Amino acid sequence: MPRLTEDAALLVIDVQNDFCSGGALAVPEGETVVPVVNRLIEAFQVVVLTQDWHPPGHASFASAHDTGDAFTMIEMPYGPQVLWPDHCVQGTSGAAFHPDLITDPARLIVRKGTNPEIDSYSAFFENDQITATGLAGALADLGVEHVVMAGLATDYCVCWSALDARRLGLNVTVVEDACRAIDLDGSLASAMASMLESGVRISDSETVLAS
Ligand code: VGL
Ligand code: ZN
Repeated sequence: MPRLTEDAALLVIDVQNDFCSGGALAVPEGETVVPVVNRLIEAFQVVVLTQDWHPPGHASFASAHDTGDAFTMIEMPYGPQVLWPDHCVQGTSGAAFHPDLITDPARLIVRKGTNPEIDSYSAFFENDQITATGLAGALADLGVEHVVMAGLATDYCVCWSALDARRLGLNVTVVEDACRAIDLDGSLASAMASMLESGVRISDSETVLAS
């Protein structure tokens, strides 16, 4: 068996300032994943980073709607959507990677959520579940069949990416101690249940680094 760190690609989701303490959409303890994620980044041969990368006035922002507060749901043409505070606006410091994240080894950086009308939690497809980001093709070109995921937030962008990766037929491992959740109305519990049901393996950094 090849080592996981040589065989699989590491997909690091949205470790950006706005999802860390003091950020516009701070995930509780978000920044505490950075040292754990860095150990993974230094171990894996193929590393892909994602960046939530919204234009100003993005349709997922509560501020772009006449009604609806941040953290409430609305119905969009492509389905239900949580409204968020303005976050990860293209080119702002909030959209930059956390300053301590080791980004140099990254083979690819995938930016998502760039379509003003459609949110994109997943690194693979926008929330319409149809429009591709290009990551699936890139991983196929690289011969990647297994993705190991870490980052923010467990219950949104990590979970949606993991479910899409399973849908694409990839093996998926989520490194639980390298992720943190927003946990809105039980979203963490339902995300964990959906991931387990779809065949995502939940592991931890120590196990992944030793395997
Ligand atoms: C995310 C909400 C809105 C995430 C991104 O990275 O989990 N969550 N945009
Ligand atoms: Zn976003």
